[in-house]
Amino acid sequence: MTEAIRYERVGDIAVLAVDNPPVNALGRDVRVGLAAGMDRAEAEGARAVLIHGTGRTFPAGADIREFGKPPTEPFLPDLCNRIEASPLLVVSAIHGTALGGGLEVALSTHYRIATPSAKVGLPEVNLGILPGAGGTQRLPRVAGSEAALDLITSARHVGAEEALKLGILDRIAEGEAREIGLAHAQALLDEGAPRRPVGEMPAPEPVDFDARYDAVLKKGRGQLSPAVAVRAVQAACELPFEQGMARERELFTELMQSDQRQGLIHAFFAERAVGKLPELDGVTPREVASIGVIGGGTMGAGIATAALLAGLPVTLLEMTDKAAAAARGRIEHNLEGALKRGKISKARFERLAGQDLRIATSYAALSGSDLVIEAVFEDIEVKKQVFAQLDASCKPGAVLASNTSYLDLNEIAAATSRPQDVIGLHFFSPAHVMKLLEIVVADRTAPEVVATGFALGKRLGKVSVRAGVCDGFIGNRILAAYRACAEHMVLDGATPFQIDAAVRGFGFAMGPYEVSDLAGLDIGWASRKRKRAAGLDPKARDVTYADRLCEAGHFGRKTGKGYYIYGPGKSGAEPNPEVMELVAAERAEKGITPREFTDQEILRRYMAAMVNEAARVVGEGIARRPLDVDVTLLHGYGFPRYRGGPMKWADMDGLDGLLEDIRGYAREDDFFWSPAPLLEELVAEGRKFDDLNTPAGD
Ligand code: TC6
Repeated sequence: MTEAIRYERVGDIAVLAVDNPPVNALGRDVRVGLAAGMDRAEAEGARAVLIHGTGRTFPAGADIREFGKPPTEPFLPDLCNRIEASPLLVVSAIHGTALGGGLEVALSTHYRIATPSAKVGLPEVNLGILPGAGGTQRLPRVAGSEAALDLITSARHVGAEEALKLGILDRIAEGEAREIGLAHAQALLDEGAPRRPVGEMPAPEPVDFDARYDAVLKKGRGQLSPAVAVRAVQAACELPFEQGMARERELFTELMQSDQRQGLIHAFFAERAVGKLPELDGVTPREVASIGVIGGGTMGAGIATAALLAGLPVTLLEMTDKAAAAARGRIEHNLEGALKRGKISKARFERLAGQDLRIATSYAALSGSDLVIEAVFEDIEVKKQVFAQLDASCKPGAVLASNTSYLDLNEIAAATSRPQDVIGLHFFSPAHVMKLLEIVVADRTAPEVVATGFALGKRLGKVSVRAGVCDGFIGNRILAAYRACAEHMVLDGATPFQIDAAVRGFGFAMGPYEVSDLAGLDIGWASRKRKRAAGLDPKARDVTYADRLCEAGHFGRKTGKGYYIYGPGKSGAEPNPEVMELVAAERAEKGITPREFTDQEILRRYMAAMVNEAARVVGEGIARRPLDVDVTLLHGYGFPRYRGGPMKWADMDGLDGLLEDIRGYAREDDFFWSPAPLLEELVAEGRKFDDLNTPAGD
């Protein structure tokens, strides 16, 4: 036995309680302890064994921290087989989340009971692997191939009721896991129930696995694990149990060695590390029980919706009665979406759109709000006026937040008499859907205000990343660099359509030009005008063909035309031919002879520009760690999760090769392609971005 397993005898039943906080992960000590517990129960002459978890959950999976390290015995699949083969009656009692290896252990017991709030699932594909301890062989035997394919390839967690219907659970009962498990085991003994090893059940019915494999691969935009898992379930249908287990092992090992596994596990830990900042240690956030929002456009309405859905009453400020009515309409529309998707009940909808939402046209209405987020027009003078008004109207201690996406937060804070209370909360549109929240910390922002931002982000279900002040903070600053790189390639011979396709081929949901069409070309136009007005460096390449598109009134999807043409009768977007005419005119004007670009070169340059700027962002302290950049790009910019983020990708691809390429590109344009000092430093020292991550990455 190990300390991770508590052994107890209750009459004929040996109880093995897993005690490995926080989530009872099946690390080595747990595996050793469970095997020893089974041995002891059998040696002592117990008639049944009950396995359950202490604290908050049944084991929530294998210990992810062990992945990538040399595996240690006993291996989980062997332990599961050993549990299943026991001559005793083995029962599991589930509460909390029985996920991955946890559910695989439960499936290797002979009977399963759970509390009503328990959830089960096999989410391994989200970590780039597949259920490798018999899950792909046992789940289809109890739930059928269709349900197993659905659960395994979607990684979704299933509530107890559904799990009961699927045959994964035998019973649901109210109470503590230990108590309901003991009662169930005793009842089974009393009725003389037989052992019921899932591995001995008949093979499940096959489905069209080739079609399923292709569909899953396409849906995952190149993510391998769900597709490979389809093949493992296929083996459950086509091979005897033991051979199926061997096939599962083979496929599992293949995925375990993949870069995608590294990328996905990096993403898992990075998401949990973003909120862990030494400056927040022991700092108590301020109480936030109500929110004020200024501006009821798409962004303000989205923020208000997110707050309402999180149970925070909102006071939204608009300039006129007409704008106030439009804002209410937008928020109600968003809430209706939540109602339609079953996220809220009709009664809750009525309350959120009714008593929890107040729309006002006077700053005085914000005097009681604990935190106010401004989402007005992106203009520094307008923002300064808003903050001066907030300073005059808000109660002492209220957090004053700006949703600016690139303006100088220090200047905004200076418009108030309380810069310590000012913070940036940069949401991404639509704010009630997108997970990312950049928490922008100005020079004088108080630590407890930063902590309040993180606490609010958590309450809203966001992934919050700390950012320092600069033009564009973390995400938009890096975006500006790779977007500029794309424009340079267009001038030099590529097309926007080729670039979009190449970028999608890498796994992004959309290419940069498709994103621009979606966001509205007027946004980029305004930003270019602002940067030109501030004065471009004479060495910077200025690309202007997109201005011509905007001048012609083409702003992307919202006007039906941008880089692509949209509209009824068109099955998908098709390239707008005017674009290449405008590009050709600009090339001619600048004396550029276009050349061929391969998709490979496009991607290489695109990624090099992204990583180089990201290295500057980390080097300057705008992002605290490379993992903060990774999480920002993953959740706000459609970076393929299975590649871990740009910094993780660069580490795996090799920083030295990347730097060499950047130096090569610098021979054409040494202004844009000047290597980031941090990148040069890391290459010189033979280190990686991951070496700078805290807590240490995987
Ligand atoms: C598998 O089982 C493969 C089997 C085949 C083998 C052959 N291991 O998310 P939280 C840590 S693959 C190690 O903040 P929540 C987490 O890092 C696995 N550590 O809590 C955090 O640590 P920190 C299949 C783990 O309540 C702390 O626990 N299972 C693991 O919001 C709390 O986590 C999964 O994929 C782990 N397995 O959510 C489940 N899990 O405090 C992955 C968590 O030092 N886990 N930690 O930062 C989850 O989805 C969620 O953690 C949760 C709890 C739903 C269990």
